[in-house]
Amino acid sequence: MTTVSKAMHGRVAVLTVDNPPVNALSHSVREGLANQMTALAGDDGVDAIVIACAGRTFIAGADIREFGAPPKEPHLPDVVNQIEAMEKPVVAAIHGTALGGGLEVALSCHYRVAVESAKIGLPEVHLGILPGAGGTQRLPRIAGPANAIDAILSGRHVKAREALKWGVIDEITDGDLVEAAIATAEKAVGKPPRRTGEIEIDGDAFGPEFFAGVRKSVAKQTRGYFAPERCIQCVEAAVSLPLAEGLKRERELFQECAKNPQAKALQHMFFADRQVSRIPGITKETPRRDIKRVGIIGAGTMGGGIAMNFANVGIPVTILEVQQEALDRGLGVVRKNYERSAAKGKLTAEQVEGLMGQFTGTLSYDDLSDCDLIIEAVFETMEIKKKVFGELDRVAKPGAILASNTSYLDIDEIAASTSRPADVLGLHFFSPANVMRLLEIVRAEITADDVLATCVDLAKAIRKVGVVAGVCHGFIGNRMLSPYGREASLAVIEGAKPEEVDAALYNFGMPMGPMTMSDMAGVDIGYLNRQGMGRENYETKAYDWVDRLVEQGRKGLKVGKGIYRYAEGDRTPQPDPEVMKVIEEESAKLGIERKPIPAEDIVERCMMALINEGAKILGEGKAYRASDIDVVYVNGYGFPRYRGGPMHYADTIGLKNVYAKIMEFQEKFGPRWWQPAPLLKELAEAGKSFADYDRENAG
Ligand code: T1G
Repeated sequence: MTTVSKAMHGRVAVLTVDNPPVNALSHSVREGLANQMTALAGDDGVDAIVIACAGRTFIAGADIREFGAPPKEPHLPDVVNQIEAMEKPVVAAIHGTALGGGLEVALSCHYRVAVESAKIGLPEVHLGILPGAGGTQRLPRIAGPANAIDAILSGRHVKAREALKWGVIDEITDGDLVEAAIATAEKAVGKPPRRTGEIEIDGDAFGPEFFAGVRKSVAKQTRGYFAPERCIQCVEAAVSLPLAEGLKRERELFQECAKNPQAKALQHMFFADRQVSRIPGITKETPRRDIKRVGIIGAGTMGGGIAMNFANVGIPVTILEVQQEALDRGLGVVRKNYERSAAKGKLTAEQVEGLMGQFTGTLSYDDLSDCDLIIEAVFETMEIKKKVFGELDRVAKPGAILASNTSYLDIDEIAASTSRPADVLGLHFFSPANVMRLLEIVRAEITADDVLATCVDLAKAIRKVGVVAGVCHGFIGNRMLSPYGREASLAVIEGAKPEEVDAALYNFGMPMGPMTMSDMAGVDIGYLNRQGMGRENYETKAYDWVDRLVEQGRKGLKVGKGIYRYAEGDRTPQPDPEVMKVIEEESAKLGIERKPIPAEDIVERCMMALINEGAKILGEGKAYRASDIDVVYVNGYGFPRYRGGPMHYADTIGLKNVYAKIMEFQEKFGPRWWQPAPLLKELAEAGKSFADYDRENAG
């Protein structure tokens, strides 16, 4: 199929790329552009060329689906250099998003015309690679090294207006884009070609101190990532080498990144993030319910945060509390959140008022009768949840969706307590609910398809990553967190210090260690959970030392001391000899001779526990895909994205090795907590991966 067609407008040849859905630079597009350039160069009837795109966007980059396949000529860098070398003027007509290789094609053109809504960007770093077709050499030349390195390291989309200021876009048209590009092309006829690659850079102004400053400014958010440093080295080459040598250096560094396991992991996450909204049995034809107004029960931290997500996208919210003082406090916190954004320049004062105007506070359930979706975020006991759902059943209009924000409780049981069980599901937000992108959409046995489909779409609408989970204790994320935390706590009672456990997992790439995370969330939460479980139902060796701390009032950061102590107004965890005393006493009570535990062993035990639980969840059908579990853990728990999530990480180890390690732990620590997931055993014995499982089961 021809993905690059040509039409003549006078003496201007307009090439149109048509390769849905995003005009990616698949082989046919590269070949089409190269062949057209060769033909047009020698065509006396053609004075100038326009490159435009059909559909919703200009070229959005190389075809990620072709990554990993043997590269086929013509390679993109060659096509880009061929375009730039043309003697006849070539103009890019940009709408939608010119990203990655798409921007590199546009940069090799001699002029660029865009519509107001267009954006440009070099997001390759999010795929573990870097712009590999001249972007790191041409963008610094046309936009300056500072703007270029900002774009390349952030991978962000740059609006047309900003790109105009950078000199990347020559003209923004509010008329017909192709007409404007043809006009630009005609004006350029007879003038010498205007080649981006020939622009000189004042290298002296961007010396070692500039790049040292760049490295320092991104160190925190690129910790553990491989590609960002190579991006910086590419721009260093751009300011110090002639174009040809700079392009060569870019190619070398691109290859280094492409071969690094992080590239595969990040590309896995790119598709995993997009797969989550594919739900078996739900199609475009599945009806959706209109969500025009949302009711929130509870104006506490979670209720207020959840409500903000809807107000932020223009969906009015009725928020209910039981007392006026609690309602006022809750709305006050919401206002403070918006005012904090305003103080950072992200919102204007009138926008704050507009957002607050989306909120209607009430003390009466009857005021929820016009809501299309009602989410309760009340205290985490089944008794209270059932009471609330009883009220919702009484007041909610027919067809209203009733959702619980519970982190653990059984949605089937909650649904069964209403007269409309098919309208009930879980919407588990993560704190802070107005910030964390993950949303677990918990499908009860009886949840209706249109209810589920509505909430999967709604997740996208409120800019969340919605992952469908089945009903089980802790759904996906918290269920996996439990054995991970158990192994971390056991390492402490066996000989590691809390700060050593945290350092091991922090250095693995977690945003913080489990001990610090526990202090931040409140050590008493786990304590209360365990009190309700009965000692025969959990590993007391792992938690008695923690529970003693809670009983001493050490509830965590919120009281200034927990597993660590905290100086007044300072969130930095400080090891506390008092805590070590408790730990050592508890070890002695258990007859454990404390021994140091190497960091890699701590990581391995925690990761095997995490992976094994994920495999149980997958095998029980509580997650549709292994990649969905990766999305939960990367977006909800900070698992390093450059490792692709726990299940992809397991694939990189090899499931045979994972299974063998778990059997070794069973031998060493006993069968109670080290039963391999049946699915893990099955895949390991079949020599398969979780990716194979997804391909064979989830489509
Ligand atoms: N290749 C292949 N498929 C792609 C694709 C790509 N580059 N981008 C998107 N898709 C598919 C996506 O999987 C989905 O498919 C559909 O298009 C709609 O995507 C040499 C080497 C363009 C902003 O990183 O950021 O160029 O699920 O749901 O929300 O330097 O897609 O429908 O089957 O995301 O409207 C650099 C990645 C590549 C851009 C549109 N480019 N794409 O967002 O739709 S590397 C990128 C996006 C490169 C060169 C290097 C977004 C979008 P399906 P979507 P959207």
